[in-house]
Amino acid sequence: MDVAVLKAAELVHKSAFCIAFTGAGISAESGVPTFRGAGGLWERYKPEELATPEAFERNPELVWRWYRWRQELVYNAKPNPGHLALAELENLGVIKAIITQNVDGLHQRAGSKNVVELHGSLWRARCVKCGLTYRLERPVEEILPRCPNCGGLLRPDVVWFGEPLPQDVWNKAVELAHKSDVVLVIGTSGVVYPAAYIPHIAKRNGALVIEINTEESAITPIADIFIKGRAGVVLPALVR
Ligand code: BV8
Ligand code: ZN
Repeated sequence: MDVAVLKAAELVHKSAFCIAFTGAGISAESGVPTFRGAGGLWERYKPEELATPEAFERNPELVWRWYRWRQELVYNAKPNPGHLALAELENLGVIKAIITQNVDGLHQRAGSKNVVELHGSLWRARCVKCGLTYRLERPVEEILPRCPNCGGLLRPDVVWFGEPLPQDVWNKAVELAHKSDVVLVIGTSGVVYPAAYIPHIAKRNGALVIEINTEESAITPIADIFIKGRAGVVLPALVR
């Protein structure tokens, strides 16, 4: 067993308040493409061009087509051993919370309870007119879904580029980062802000940063331990 993994397991199990900070990489082994890696989310468009209020304003059908495609992909995907290991570590009382940038809901489907979704969820839609938010049990069928309450247009209830994160969600994530003494940073390129501040905030408050990624990232420079590997392989090795 890799000595870094042994060291990480020891630190995680000895921690007083361990949290996980996850990105698209933890869902890669469930078959959900990452944003920036090879085989990225949408060959013809960049997420920064589609995941924006302007794109939705200009072409809501196209944006909904992209989200429906992702909903169908995630709906037919399964949590992978990486998601399941984090849920197991929460059951063991080792991990106190997951702060995720992902909108796929796979942490919750793996059984994780305390999940802070910084960027919203594929499985919620919000009315642009009356603001009502709806839970979605399956991919939307309509080309342009409408609000049952007022007939307004529904949008995916996710945070787009150029939009602020919900204040209460951000505050909760910062509070967890302040309380943590170990933060597991898993499968993120660490380039999207303000989410990427979370590991920095934890570090500045004296937490140990353990990164698990198949390649180095923008977070690696502040990692106390960097484990090069797939989340679905490394995380189960931390459960004992
Ligand atoms: C904000 C939801 C301000 C949608 C997402 C100009 C104008 C406005 C803002 C900006 C600007 N320029 C820059 C900004 C800031 C901008 C930003 O950070 N841009 C980046 C691109 C530079 N941020 C924003 O716009 C944020 N809002 O700033 O508002 C404001 C404030 C007040 C008032 C008004 C405005 C909002 C950002 C949120 C955007 N929404 N998602 C959706 O999903 O459709 S972000 C999107 O990227 C996803 O959430 C994703 O999670 C996130 C980050 O990507 P990663 O998760 O890191 O994924 P990535 O593909 O990059 O990396 C995958 C990693 O996994 C890789 O490292 C890979 O090596 C690794 N990996 C792969 N396989 C595995 C693996 N690791 C382990 N195991 C494996 N098997
Ligand atoms: Zn409405």
